[in-house]
Amino acid sequence: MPEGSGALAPARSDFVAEALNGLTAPRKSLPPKFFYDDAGCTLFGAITELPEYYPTRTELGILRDIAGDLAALVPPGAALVEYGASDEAKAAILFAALDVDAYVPIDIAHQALTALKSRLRWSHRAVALHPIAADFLAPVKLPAAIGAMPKLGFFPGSTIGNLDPPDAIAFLRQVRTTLGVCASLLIGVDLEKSPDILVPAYDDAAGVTAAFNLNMLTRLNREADADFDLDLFAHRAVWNDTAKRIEMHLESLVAQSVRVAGRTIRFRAGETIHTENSYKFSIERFAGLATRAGWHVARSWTDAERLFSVHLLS
Ligand code: AVJ
Repeated sequence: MPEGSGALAPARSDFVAEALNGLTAPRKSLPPKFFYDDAGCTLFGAITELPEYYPTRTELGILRDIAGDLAALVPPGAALVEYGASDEAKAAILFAALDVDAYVPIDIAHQALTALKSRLRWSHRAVALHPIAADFLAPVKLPAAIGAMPKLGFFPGSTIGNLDPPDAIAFLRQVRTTLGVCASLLIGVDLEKSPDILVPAYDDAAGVTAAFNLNMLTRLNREADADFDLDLFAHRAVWNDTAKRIEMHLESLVAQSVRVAGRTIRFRAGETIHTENSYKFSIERFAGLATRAGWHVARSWTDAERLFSVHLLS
């Protein structure tokens, strides 16, 4: 999302404050939501097409395979509330299989939502559209028009894996409060597997994920008055077996100082900025997390190779 564009973008001062907060911490980090400016959204779209990045195509395959099961489990006339709806490809599978009367795509990328709205206006006229440009991690007020409809939450992509477990539980609890206790939630969850598969999925041979990660520094240079030299930072993706997560970092290749919004940020050679976690689960570990958030796992599905999973929570 091109932050700074439109009233809904966080004010520059919020963006700069969050950036400085992360970069002045003892262990430097930046929030993964910073990835998604226009260039970042385009790069993420390219990532989903990469041979090494299996999650998107695997989840789409599962959704197509379970569409018939879902039709028997979701009440007619439902409102589909999608968290992190950068494109409608996955929701369109649900529109085709379920009797959905309304669609509430929630995404921080204002530009992506506008494009999605114009695409959907022609392809799914029967579905009432209520896009919400917001950071879905914050509490969301649903439109009054869907108040009486059965709610199906949708949180694909294993974006739940971007959250540390306590935050994931808090988010799932918040979704239950927003949608109501009679709602269901369809959620995509990436499964733990060999680092031989996981690491290349986040460090592809073509360097697209490296460009996606480094683009965060380009965004800081543009929007936080910074002077990062991208040639002095390197993309790193590592498997943390203790935490069961892929970590993405930007490593400073030399000892250096960088100006950010008038402040001097010092880096030791080898010091990193931690930019993202992608937690990976077993079916059982995810069920435990969902249960701690007050949900019941009604159904779980995986692909034949058990790379990815989709769960219907109620
Ligand atoms: C969009 C957060 C699900 O964690 O796999 C892709 C983002 N990061 N490649 C993920 C991402 C590096 C993706 N999510």
